[in-house]
Amino acid sequence: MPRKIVVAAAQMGPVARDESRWHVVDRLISMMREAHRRGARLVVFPELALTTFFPRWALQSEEEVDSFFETEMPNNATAPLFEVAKELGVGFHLGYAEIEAVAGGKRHHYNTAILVDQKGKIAGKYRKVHLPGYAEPQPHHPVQHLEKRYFEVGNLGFPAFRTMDSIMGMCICNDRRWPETYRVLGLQGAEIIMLGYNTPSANPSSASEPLHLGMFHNLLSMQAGAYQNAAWVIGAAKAGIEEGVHHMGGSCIIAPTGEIAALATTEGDEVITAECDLDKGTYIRETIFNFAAHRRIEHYKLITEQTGVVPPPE
Ligand code: CDT
Repeated sequence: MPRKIVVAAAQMGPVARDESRWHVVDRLISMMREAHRRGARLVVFPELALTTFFPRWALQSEEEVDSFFETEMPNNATAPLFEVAKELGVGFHLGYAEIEAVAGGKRHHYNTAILVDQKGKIAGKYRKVHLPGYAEPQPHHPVQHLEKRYFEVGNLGFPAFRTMDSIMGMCICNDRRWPETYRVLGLQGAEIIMLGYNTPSANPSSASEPLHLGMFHNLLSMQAGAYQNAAWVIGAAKAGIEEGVHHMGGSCIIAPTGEIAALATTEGDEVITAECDLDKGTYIRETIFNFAAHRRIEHYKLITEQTGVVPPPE
């Protein structure tokens, strides 16, 4: 029996610093309704979808930092999104900044994504592992990227979830550039990998990098991750000029063959959809990337034992 699901990536145009959660959630609901009209049963929203990309600033007051974070999910502002999801029978992936309060009054800050099923229930959570950028502003960088200032490294690993008649996994933005991300999900049989991203069009750490390489690397990473793990990859961008910084769009739905099944054409709020055959990657999993038959883990030790590069002795 064919296993097919129409999925959507809901790209967002800029979110202003002073835009209310209520307004943002209205935008998300409009896109969810549009995706539903086109037959989608799963919608992927971007990283930190509820606010502007605040790690571009070195914020000084704790109160202002906290104003970009959610302490519970759903909360008053996001509850309508969960209700519409349930009403329409549409699952969704949502990125947001999370404060987790733990015993003893300590609070942890994460760059988080949740997966909500078609009944409006949270089916999975992921906290970003690969945090790019710095904790302190870099004087020579025209644009700052301070995720290390605001977030702790995620503590949930890369879990896959059996939900919505599939096996699904998540990662967030910079994670998409790392082959380890996809492989850990691939080893759990992930058929759909979802992610959101906020990516400045000009590389903030390398002024000399030609602009066109940004989009090339964006698609290259997701297409390679999809093919090498025989999974669908859905990437949703926050695009356009947000608070003076241009972010690339290029939201896309990638097939397990590595081919682009749908690609956004604007830098604003835009819904793209594709029908995903969840068995499309089966022949890849059973042949060239049959992990059980061909992986040689005895030769992969360096991947988990070493982080930086150690060249052989001279
Ligand atoms: N949000 C995020 O992870 N953005 C990064 C930009 C890195 S530039 C320091 C990305 O990998 O797209």
